[in-house]
Amino acid sequence: MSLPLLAKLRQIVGETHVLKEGDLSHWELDWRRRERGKALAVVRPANTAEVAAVVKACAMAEVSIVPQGGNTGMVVGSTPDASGTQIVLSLQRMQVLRQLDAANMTITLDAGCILQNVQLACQQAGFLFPLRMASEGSCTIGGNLATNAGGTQVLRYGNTRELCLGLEVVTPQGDIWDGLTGLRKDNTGYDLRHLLIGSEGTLGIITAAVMRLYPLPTVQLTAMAAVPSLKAAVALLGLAHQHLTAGLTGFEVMNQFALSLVVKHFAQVHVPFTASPYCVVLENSDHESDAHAISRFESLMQTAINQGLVNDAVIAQNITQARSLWHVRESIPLAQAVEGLNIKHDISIAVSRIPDFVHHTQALLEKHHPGVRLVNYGHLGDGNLHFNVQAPEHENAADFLTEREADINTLVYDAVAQFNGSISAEHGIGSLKRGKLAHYKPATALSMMHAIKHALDPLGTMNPRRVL
Ligand code: FAD
Ligand code: 2HG
Ligand code: ZN
Repeated sequence: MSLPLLAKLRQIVGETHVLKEGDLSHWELDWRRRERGKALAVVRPANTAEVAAVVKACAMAEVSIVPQGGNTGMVVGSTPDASGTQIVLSLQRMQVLRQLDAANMTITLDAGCILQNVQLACQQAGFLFPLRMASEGSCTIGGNLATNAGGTQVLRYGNTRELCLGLEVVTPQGDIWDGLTGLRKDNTGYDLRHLLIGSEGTLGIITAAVMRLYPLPTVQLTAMAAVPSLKAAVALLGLAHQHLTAGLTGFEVMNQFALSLVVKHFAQVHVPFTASPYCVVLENSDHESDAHAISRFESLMQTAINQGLVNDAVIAQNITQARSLWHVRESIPLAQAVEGLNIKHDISIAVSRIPDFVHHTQALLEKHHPGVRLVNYGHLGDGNLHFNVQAPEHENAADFLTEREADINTLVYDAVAQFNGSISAEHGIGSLKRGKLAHYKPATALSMMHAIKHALDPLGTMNPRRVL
């Protein structure tokens, strides 16, 4: 059965873009090295028409497809399973910036465009594309949309969903839906765009999108502050909202252990505070004069120091210093990966409840799993923590995962549920959290999700056993 299909796929995308032999780990191994799959083939179409033809051929043969962008996802959603029967459909050749509409303040682009390239192209045209995250050199707009990615500017600009004004999608049957309208208002029935965003490749393949642009800020101020506690960090966030209002674009928190991993593994990265229990990085972007913005920012920091919310702080004096403060924060996921396999919890809790949640859950972890090392950091401004657990020092990380991951996940997610939070804030479900979704999502919501999946993908060939 598979030979005629592969021959057909070669006809559609060209011989060299159906990869079958050699080392395919780039496409078969997930970023966190949690699972290595085996693809029937990796297929790399060049445009939407080719994607549609590939999907049609696979649907005829009832062969499953795993859509893939930059393969930087955190929940094992973009790599094939081990059966050797799934096609990885990589969007990496689809990188055309189709049209920048200055008057509409939108950009229409192929789903395979790398996020960083999009940011740069928009900047050169005098606009801000505000999606920002440490994986931006590899992740794609299609992947960002399929996971509804967050990142470090959600506080001001929202998740990827909020940035999207239209999609082009290839359905599981291989039909093309052109929804690239770029409209800000369109109440014509069910909003299919929002159904596809965050669907993690289970409802269709996003081939292009229209994304919102913003004016480039004229001032950008960044600071790192050492705070005595998480409670102080939350109070500082409130103060920052009051002082900076809509100018507050980023507010990230990181615990001492997270920063110690950056120091340990990346000697070239300068970490200003290494002994503080928590640090925050905050950013103010604005369109006012430098002098006005600087005085407001400094007054915020001074008030915070006076109130005992900040012990010490550095304010970047130029863009290079600002980049280097952000670099400290953005180095944490890589430092954690170098330290070894770990358990990630990408959770959402109401900002006001975060200190109590951490106090409660950290105590439980210490009681039931003494010695585990908590890498607690994330997007505090959005109430999104990366409440990650690293094996005790000198314990084999793979054994640690085998023996304790299930228990630790239950402990953390039960606490998240108790605090009325979410088990996935921005990374999605993939295969790693599929069982947890089934457990924690309300039954009625789950049954609506199953009905949607069945209606749009009755053969179940679109990224099977992901999400649901
Ligand atoms: P992939 O990993 O290739 O795919 C992710 C999912 O989307 C899979 O289910 C896949 O099947 C599906 N998919 C991909 N492309 C398409 C498409 N065109 N159509 C339909 N489905 C598709 N995430 C955040 O939210 N915030 C962060 O701050 C953040 N920081 C990160 C930092 C690092 C160092 C790393 C490694 C990852 C980080 N991530 C973050 C996670 C990841 O980068 C994002 O989820 C990103 O959006 C994934 O994009 P991708 O192109 O790599 O998608
Ligand atoms: C980040 O915010 C990413 O750096 C990665 O979402 C989170 O490594 C993680 O757990
Ligand atoms: Zn994150």
